[in-house]
Amino acid sequence: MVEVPDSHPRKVSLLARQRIVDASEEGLLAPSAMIAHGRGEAFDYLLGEKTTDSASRAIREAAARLMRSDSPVISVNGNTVVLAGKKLVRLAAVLSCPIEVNLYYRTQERVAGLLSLLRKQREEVAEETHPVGFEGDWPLSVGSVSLLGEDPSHRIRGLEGPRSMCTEEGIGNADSILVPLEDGDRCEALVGLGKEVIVVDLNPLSRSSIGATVTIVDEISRASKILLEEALRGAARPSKWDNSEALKEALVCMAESVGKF
Ligand code: PTJ
Repeated sequence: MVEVPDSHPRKVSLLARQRIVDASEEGLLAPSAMIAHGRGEAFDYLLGEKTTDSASRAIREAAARLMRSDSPVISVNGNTVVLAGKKLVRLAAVLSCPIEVNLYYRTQERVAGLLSLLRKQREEVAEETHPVGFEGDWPLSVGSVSLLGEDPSHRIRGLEGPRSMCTEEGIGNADSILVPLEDGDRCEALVGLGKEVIVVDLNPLSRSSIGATVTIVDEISRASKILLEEALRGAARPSKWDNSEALKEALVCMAESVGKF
C-alpha cells in the first residue's frame, strides 16, 4: 500500500483507487471493476470531485422517497461494498431496510466474499457511536440489518441470466430500491415492475441514469454520507421529480468545468 501524504490534493481519490486494487486482489470484484471505476473517476474529475447542488437535490429527493416507501432495499455490487459498504450499512440501519448483494458478474464465491465483508462492516458500525440525529438503540438497529443475496430463489421478471437472480424478501418485494452503479437492463426491468429505482452513477448519460426514477450523479461514497444525513433529518417530502432536468444540470456542471479553460 502506497503512503499518501495528507497534503496530497487527490488523497481521497488515490485511497479509493487503492481500495479497489486491494479488493480486486482478494477476488471480491469483477474483472472489469477497475474499468468501471476509471470511467467513474473521469466523470468525477469533470464534477470537480464534489457533490454539486443538483446532486444534493437528487439526494434529498432519494432520501424522501426511501423514507416514505413501505419496503425499501439497498442493492449492492462489488465496487459499492468496497467503496461505501459501511456508509450504506448506517443508512440501512436508519431506514430499517435490508442490503442485498446483487451482481452483474455473479459468482457464488464473490457473493459469499462480499457478504462476509458486509458482516464485518456491520459489526464495526454497530460498535460506533450513533450518528447525530438518530434516536433509538444503535447497536440493535445496525445488528438488525439483513444481509441478503446468498440464496436467491426469486427472479427479476424481464431479465435473462444470473443478473436476474434476487431474493423475494429483498429486491423481489421492494417498492423502492437504491442501486448504485447499476446496469441499464436491470434498471429498465426494475422500473418496468413498478418499483421506484434510485440510481447513483457518475455518468449522467448511462442507460441506468436515463432510465431511473431518481438519478444521483455523484460518487457513491460521498452520496451515501449525505443520504444518511438527509434520512436522519427526515423532513423532506417527495416532489414531482423531473429526472431529465437533473441529468441536464449534471451535464451543464461538467460543461462549465470544461469552459473554465
Ligand atoms: O460487482 P458486479 O459484478 O455487479 O460488477 C460491477 C461493475 C461496476 C463492474 C459492473 O456493474 C459494470 O461493468 O458497470 P458499468 O457498466 O461499467 O457501469 C458502472 C457505472 O458506474 C459507470 O457509468 C461509471 O461511470 C459509474 N461509476 C463508477 N465508479 C463510480 C460510479 N458511480 C458512482 N460512484 C463511483 N465510485
